[in-house]
Amino acid sequence: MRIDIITCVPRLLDSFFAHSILKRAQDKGHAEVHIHDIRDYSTDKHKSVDDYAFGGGAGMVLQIEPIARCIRNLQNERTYDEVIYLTPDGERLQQGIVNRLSLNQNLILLCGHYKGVDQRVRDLFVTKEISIGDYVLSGGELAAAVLADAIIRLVPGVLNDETSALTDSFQDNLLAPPVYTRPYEFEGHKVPDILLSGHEARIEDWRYQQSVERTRERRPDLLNE
Ligand code: 6GU
Repeated sequence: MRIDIITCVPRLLDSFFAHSILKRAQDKGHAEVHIHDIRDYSTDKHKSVDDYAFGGGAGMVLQIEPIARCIRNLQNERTYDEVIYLTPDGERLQQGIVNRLSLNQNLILLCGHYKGVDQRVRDLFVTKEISIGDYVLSGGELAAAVLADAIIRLVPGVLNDETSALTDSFQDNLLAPPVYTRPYEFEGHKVPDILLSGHEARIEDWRYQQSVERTRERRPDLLNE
């Protein structure tokens, strides 16, 4: 899995991919994340990449030329399965979308900023538009990081047994059950005895019941999907 992220604020993303599971995934060769600064593709002497909106109104718009140059550069090197634009008006991200995207080889993620990108970028280059939820962020970078994280952790080999994606909340439309570790008792609050019983089948059954109960209480909408 290779993910190329195009942004005008690369430093927002650098540290995110330099740590934890995402770092290990890259070190082990399961995933490659490349971050591209739109400014590097500007031919302007001030390296500017945005301009005022035609028709007026507040806010700057990212121009098409540097973005087009960057995307075409990448597409000359390899075939991309999708060019995804992160935007609040995109399709709302859900686990099913992540699962499908994780089967791809090469993805481009394009981050908007200010008032977004020139509409022609979306018309000519973008194949999919994704929002990470119904709230507004100041740029697409955090959304791109969220999407890349969700995708990369599903690439085979990235997670070990303990962190297996198969038991994630949402993979089966159920929330995850409660978990406990030592100490057995904290200020009088004990771990449910079933978990110490050694009865694997009964423990699995208990966890399933807890998942269903939790989902019914907190996210009944998931049970009707
Ligand atoms: Cl993808 N971008 C921005 N700017 N805000 C968002 C978003 C994306 N998804 C939810 N809010």
